[in-house]
Amino acid sequence: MSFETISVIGLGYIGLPTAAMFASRKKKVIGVDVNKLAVDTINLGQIHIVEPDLDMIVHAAVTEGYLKAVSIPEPADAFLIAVPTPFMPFEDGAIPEPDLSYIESACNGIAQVLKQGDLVILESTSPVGATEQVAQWLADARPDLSFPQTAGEDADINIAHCPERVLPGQVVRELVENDRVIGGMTAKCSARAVELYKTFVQGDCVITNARTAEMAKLTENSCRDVQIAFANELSIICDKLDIDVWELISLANRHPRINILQPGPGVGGHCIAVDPWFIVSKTPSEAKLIHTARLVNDSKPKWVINKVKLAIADYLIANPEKTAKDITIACYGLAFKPDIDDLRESPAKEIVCCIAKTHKGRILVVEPNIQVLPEVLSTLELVDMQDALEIADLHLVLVDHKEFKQCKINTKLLIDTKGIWN
Ligand code: SAJ
Repeated sequence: MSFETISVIGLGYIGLPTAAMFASRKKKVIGVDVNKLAVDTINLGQIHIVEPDLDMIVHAAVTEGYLKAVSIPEPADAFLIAVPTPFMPFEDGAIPEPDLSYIESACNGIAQVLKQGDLVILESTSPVGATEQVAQWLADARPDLSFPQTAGEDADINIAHCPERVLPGQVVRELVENDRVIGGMTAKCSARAVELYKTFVQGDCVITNARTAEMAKLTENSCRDVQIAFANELSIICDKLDIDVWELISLANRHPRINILQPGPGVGGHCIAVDPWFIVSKTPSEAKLIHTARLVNDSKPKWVINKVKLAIADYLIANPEKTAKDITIACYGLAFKPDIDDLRESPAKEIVCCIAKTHKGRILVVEPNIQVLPEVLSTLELVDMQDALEIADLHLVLVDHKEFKQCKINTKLLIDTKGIWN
């Protein structure tokens, strides 16, 4: 059976571009979101998130009548769940557990309109076993329909996990070009999911089972986290041994089988700093390396803050006539990675917030991708790079934005967490 109407539950960074891609292939798409502002904005043909090229695609899809947004699910032939999977509240130092309540409420909404022959796909990054849990929630809500966990290939409803894998900032291109991992609960579930994604995916759709698909997504982001932790640990070791870590990594990377990633102020964003915990919380005794990598990366902002304190102390020893109030610090970058405006879960922002709490002198912030400072930093000064370079006594590089890389500075008081001015 082909898919005439496709519903996407959750119109955020993944759901909205996915909905728009289906609509751009002239499928009737119903986007569902609990955020009324998002629904209203999309129905005006506009977007509530920042992602290159997405505004154009959404505008065309809405004005041509292929995409509409609603608050309550409506009947469709396929449902894609793309809602957040945050952490449950947790104590400092404890292992965070995933919170599946957004997925559960998406299932409750879908269950009301589900009919025989429908396909349900979980796209949200999820712990192993979540797809089976989705199937159970739907079965509990709809005892009149049969599901793959009991009816196998003959089930009324097909269910699969197909994790999103796109890079923020390149979502539109990667949605089309990346390979997809398709984890159906049965072979028929997988085959139907492949048929759906082939509407716009040009990459390969590789079939596996649901649990392996869940673990594949977590593995990709954990692999990157472990590799970044290795680079961050090297940067701390090199600082102690008075070795330039950037030179060291570029030398080591000349080996044909070595490819070390880059150290930085820590790991930010909603994915790499989160997903490894889904493995650790499921298998805490076994996931030792993945757990340690998380701790190494999470501790890096504190290490940077301590470097700033030491630099201030050294400056005051060298300039006994001055006090901390006389020292102006310039912080370069607030975003969680280069050349984007996204400050969510940004180690750079965390570091600047922390310095702002203790430093008595001026703090200048240079962030070319934003026009106003976030509320928590509203007492600081957002300035352009030239002013910061001229005025500040201590320069702290936190993000390797292209604007920063294009310029060279020469100062003694420099803490460069990205190695662009060292
Ligand atoms: N980072 C470093 N050093 C590096 C590379 C990155 O410190 O050498 C830092 C960045 O500055 C940033 C963080 O890591 O703070 C994460 O950035 P990222 O570019 O590695 O990844 P994300 O979080 O933007 O997107 C990741 C991607 N996953 C992988 O590359 C394996 C993306 O494909 C996923 O779809 C996305 O997570 C997701 O949604 O899970």
